[in-house]
Amino acid sequence: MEKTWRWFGKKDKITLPMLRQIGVEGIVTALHDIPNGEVWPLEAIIELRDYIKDAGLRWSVVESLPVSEAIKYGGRDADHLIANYIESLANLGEAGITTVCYNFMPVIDWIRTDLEYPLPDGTSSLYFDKIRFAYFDCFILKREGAEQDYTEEELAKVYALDKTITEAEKDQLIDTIIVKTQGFVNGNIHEGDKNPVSIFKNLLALYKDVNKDALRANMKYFLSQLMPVCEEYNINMCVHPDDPPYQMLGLPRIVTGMEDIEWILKAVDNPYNGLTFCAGSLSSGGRNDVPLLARKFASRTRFVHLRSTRILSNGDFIEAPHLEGRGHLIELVRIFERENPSLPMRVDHGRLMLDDGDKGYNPGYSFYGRMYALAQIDGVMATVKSEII
Ligand code: DNO
Repeated sequence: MEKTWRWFGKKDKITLPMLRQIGVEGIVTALHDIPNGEVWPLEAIIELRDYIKDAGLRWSVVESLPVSEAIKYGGRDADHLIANYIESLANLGEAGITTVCYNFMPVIDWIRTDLEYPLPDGTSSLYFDKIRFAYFDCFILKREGAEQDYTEEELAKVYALDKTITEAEKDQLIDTIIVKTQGFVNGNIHEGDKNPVSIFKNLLALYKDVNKDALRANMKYFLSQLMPVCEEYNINMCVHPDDPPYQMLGLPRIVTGMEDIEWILKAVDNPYNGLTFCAGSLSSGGRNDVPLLARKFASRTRFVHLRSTRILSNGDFIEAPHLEGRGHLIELVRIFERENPSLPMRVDHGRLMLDDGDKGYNPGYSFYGRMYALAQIDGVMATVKSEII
């Protein structure tokens, strides 16, 4: 597979020459300054593509070209936003960038409750604490009917937490769930927004009448509109699985595992309608057998995220070291190397380690942590390739 790296543009503290030194071949990035829903101009795409090329690398994958909320909930301006999306794809195609990762998660892109969960060896990791999340849902958002989503035992823990949680902890939970994890990937909320909870509640309200079937219908419509431009420019659309892959906050989620992925690939049965195989997201769903999914969907996979998680007995999950946990990355490398040795792959997330801690990296996107994981995966790839030959 092609070794790629998610880079957040010229403002990223991790520079392209640094990435060259550690064996990265391709860059995964986006025009992060363009607001969601606006067309990506051809000149801006070419400028960034050439900047990357001048550093001896290539712009391999767009992650993400964000899908505006109105497309997902089927708002009045959905058609206009889809037309803009198509124009951006045509511009990317003109510039020769033909792998596009996106997600179809309503409102919230990915969810963690703790961004620096300390591990015994002195590193830290991302963490999802089910009870703290339920607390956010029931006591901070005060979402109507939220209690129905949790068991009595869980609710008892949530009420107990309410007795001890401090105001600072509550603020941190809000900042983590709504602002820090979302700010850099999702145009809905920005660092510095006043009252993120009320912005968030307004976003949730947009989906009041959108159930799973309606969301699926909107996704099918969106993808069918895109296929002609994808065919013209050979653009692979690759949907990213929901993270974590189950229903949350009363929102429908439709990219959670076997049945959902089968549905999507059949609903628009076109090779350009493909998958981002994110082992991390899929592995955090207890029902998912990750190598089984990889075998089943390898032929429609256009981009791979290598990351792993461990689900704990209380329903929490933690990001596992890349060679451990439910992701079974060694087996995935075998599957994908056989399927297509030029598939772009990036290691996803990394621990905070060494002097990563004070650099202000986006959550999950440390330098040393990801470099360490990339080196591990590089070794696995070399081993697997020698097995294949
Ligand atoms: C988080 C990422 C997601 C992913 C998007 C793709 O680290 O896995 O933000 O990039 O969902 O659209």
